[in-house]
Amino acid sequence: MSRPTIRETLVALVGLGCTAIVAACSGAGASRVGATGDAAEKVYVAPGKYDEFYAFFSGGFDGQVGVYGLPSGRLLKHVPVFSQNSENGWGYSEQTKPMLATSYGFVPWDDAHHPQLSQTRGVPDGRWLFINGNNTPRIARLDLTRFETEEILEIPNSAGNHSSPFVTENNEYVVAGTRFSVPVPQRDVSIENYKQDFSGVLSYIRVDSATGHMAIAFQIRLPGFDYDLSHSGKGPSHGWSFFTSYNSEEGNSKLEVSASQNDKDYIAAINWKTAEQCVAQKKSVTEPARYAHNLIGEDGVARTEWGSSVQMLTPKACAGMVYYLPTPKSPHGVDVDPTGEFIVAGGKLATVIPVHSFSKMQKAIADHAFTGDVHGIPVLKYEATMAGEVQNPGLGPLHTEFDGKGNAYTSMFLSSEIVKWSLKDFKVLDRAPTYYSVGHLMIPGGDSRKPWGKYALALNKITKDRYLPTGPELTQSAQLYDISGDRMKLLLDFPTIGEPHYAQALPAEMLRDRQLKMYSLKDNKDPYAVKTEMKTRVERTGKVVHVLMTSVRSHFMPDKIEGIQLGDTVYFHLTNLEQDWDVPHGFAITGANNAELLMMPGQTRTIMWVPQRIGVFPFYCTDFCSALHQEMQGYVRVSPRGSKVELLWNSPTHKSWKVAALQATAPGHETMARGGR
Ligand code: K7E
Ligand code: CUA
Repeated sequence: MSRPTIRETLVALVGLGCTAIVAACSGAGASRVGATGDAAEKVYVAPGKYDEFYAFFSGGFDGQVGVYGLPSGRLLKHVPVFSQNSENGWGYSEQTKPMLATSYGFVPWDDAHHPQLSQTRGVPDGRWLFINGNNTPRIARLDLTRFETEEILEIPNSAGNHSSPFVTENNEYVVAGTRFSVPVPQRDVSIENYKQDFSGVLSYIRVDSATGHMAIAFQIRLPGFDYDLSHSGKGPSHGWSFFTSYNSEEGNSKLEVSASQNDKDYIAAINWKTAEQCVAQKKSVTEPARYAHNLIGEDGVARTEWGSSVQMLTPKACAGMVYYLPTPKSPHGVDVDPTGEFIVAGGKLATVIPVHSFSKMQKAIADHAFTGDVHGIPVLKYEATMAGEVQNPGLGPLHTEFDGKGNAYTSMFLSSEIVKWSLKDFKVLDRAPTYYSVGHLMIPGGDSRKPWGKYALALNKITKDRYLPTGPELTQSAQLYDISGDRMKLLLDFPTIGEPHYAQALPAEMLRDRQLKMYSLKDNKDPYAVKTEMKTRVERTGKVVHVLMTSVRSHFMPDKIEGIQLGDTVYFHLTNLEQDWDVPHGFAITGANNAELLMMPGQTRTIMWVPQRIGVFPFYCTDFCSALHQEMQGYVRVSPRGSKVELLWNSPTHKSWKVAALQATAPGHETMARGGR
């Protein structure tokens, strides 16, 4: 009875369009919509002043991380992760290309959803940021002293790495649950055999506490549901993690209908400490699996190591590792409150927000309060684990964050609002409209043990009329709310790079003073680094030419090269000799069909160039580095194959084409590079 009613309601609401829903639901919120002088003051960061928080937004289909300042909403940096980035040569330069290696070959894009800050004792510690690649299952780790991607690990046996990375309290693990169940191992079977042949695999990836390096510790083979989202336990529930699932019907097509049959799906509660013991007791099976592990080495060069097997656990072989918590109704988000006691699910099609209790769950397990089992996995009684249900919260609950003051905030996709409710009595306290159709929401530290509960950020799926229109595609929208008082207050709309799913944030002072300002030239271990102009040179081995070049304000050394022939492959290895903050140089050459380079001070980057025609081709610096930036240019002569033109370059040590070393800077440089200070 309830199922068709919900579906009919949903269909009706979707049909109305979100504007109408908002109008119907805004109520008390409407009078508190921002853009008042008060709101403007709260997000105004005066020129020269800093934001209070760094916020990290997933790039969604952009496959990157966007770094924003809060409360201003200003974009501070765009960090390439899974997607090539021509701005700085990420994924194009020889040093970074191996980062995008996978068992499917070179994959230069992904769909990235969930950034996760590393944690110490359940609190973001500002060391690393993890983010999932959804389409080609991967997890990346960014170093937050450099705001650069340092490691990407492919997840085998997974298909759609959505419920990921969701760290445990001390970065013991990042997790990866498969959104799509598939045959494991992959094989040629009929899709009709879904129920027999498809499995959903959850992966636990160990994070080295000193280096951050990731390694797949074990995988768990579960029934063929869709494992959608996850969060790890904390405090008393540390040692557990929770994964929502939908499609417990195990449908294999038209899931819109086939996966909405059951009144309840499940949260999989995983006791990973028990899983660890089972692995130690050799209850896991070594299964072959090929996957790429890409890591930037101490020399700044990425390398790929190939994994060949995984430790696979099954619930049957490891009793007490997995329990299913029935949860209405095709749940999406699962979020654990700061005390670690409450596990909140976002049942997309549910009319309540179900809240499970960890202590009740423990008791239910001890008491064997099961309703039965699914594929041998015990299913706990719904009533036995329920802490309560939030009644009449709105429509389409997706995700919940916490303010650390006993309140929870849930995003309501269908009714386009954030609903604030109390963890004491599960009563709704406040609601604020979002524009429109909020997906994730984020409170700085809001999924940790210690939220900095001052702001909430809504990451909206639909933009409609909120900005100047830009053709069929509208900018992706975020909205900032002040949650310091009893009532939420909308402060700011700002556009983001699409499509943001989740975000994370921490106080600026945790990162601000820990930033690397330059790479040490002295310690540069790149195999093609040249640390002085005296060492610059050009070397030919058969049809391959290596140009070992330097850049410093405001010239390249060498800047004239002859003797390149059609059919050669040329590698330009650029070392930036600067040892000053904020003085990158760029490199671009005519006909480059990959990218330009951006070399940070002290860093070496390499780009491959295959000349396409005979002639003389200019190269130049692409970063306006000094008053004489436009003078920072050079030429490469390309002759026919077999030409008698000698390999020549101008440098301080070249026997025939000698030039003076020019390492000293020319007038005007300091002013430009230091911003006049
Ligand atoms: Cu957009 Cu976490 Cu991929 Cu929900 S997910 S909205
Ligand atoms: Cu170097 Cu512009």
